[in-house]
Amino acid sequence: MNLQELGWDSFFEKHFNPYKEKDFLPARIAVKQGNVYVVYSELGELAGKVTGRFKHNARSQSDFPTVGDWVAVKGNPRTQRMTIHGVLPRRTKFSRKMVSTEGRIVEEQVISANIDIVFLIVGLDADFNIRRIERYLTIVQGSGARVVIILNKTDLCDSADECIKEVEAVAPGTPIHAVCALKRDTLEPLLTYVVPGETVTLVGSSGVGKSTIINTILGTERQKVGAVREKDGRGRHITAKRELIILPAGGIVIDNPGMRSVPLWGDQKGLEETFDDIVELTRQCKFTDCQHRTEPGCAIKRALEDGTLDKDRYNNYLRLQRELRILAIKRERRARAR
Ligand SMILES: Nc1nc2c(ncn2[C@@H]2O[C@H](COP(=O)(O)OP(=O)(O)OP(=O)(O)O)[C@@H](O)[C@H]2O)c(=O)[nH]1
Ligand SMILES: [Zn+2]
Repeated sequence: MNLQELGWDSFFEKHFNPYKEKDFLPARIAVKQGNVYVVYSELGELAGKVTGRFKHNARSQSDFPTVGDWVAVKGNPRTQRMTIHGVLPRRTKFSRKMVSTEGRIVEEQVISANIDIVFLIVGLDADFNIRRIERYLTIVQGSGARVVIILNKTDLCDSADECIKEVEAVAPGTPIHAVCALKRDTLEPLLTYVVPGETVTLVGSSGVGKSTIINTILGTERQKVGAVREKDGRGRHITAKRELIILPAGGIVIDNPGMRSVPLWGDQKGLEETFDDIVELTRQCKFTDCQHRTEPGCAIKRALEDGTLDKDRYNNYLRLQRELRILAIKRERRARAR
């Protein structure tokens, strides 16, 4: 396994420098199951845990390695064991929020790291919903990864062209592909994104066809590709599916359960990018602190009235903004409680 194939580049190289002098090895997390990790490295596949010192120094869950992370390890090629000593900075990350039983404290749990491209999968069947696409875009665009929208199940839709236009309207500049996962040739355009060194993941609601697309791209059943058997700390066998998959033709796919149901975490950035038309309008309001309710010279109100801004889109924006604000308050509270 060479590092470039695994997605290694100058960004990680630079951050690995402090480890270089001490005989550490760069490796990428392929599986995390409990506290046992499987990594890919120049020594092949290695399994192990973080060191006691790492654990001691970790301040929160998000400090621990996650699938897609680059880590500094000490490895033994003979036993195929390793220990993890550090996590390199993440270029991009997907997180989920964790709410306490009282519904208050939240903690960030990083689901996957260093993803370059997100395939946002949408079903063209009954699942098709523009507001849900906006929600996903808000999450995904906050992650730092590039987004490609994939409209699946063209065979179940008579008006694919209209759907594409609707999506184009809420995601200008974002590549959009209409496919049928059951027909391999329609997926060809997607392969141009899955190239050596690039890390791709698939997100989208349940049943939109993520597994079907992965299986078709892999050319084999995902379930059969995955399994690794490792011993955990007590010598028990664990069977885990590889969540970071290197495709035969190069290219890396991350497919883990967490990514399959990303709830809203994100930040203001994703929201502003997704709704940049609304952000632009608010700049045109007469008052800089305009609440867009009854103020004179409100560009939002004007756009809603003359129909240039869709009412449902605006309401969706407000809803997502509210959710993110509540989240920010909870986050702050937690930070203060530390
Ligand atoms: N007609 C049609 N059915 C499809 C297409 N793609 C997927 N399906 C079917 O849709 C169902 C759900 O597909 P999956 O690939 O399991 O969906 P998923 O997104 O992985 O779902 P989760 O695992 O729940 O997240 C399966 O029965 C697929 O055969 C398509 O392009 N056309
Ligand atoms: Zn206004």
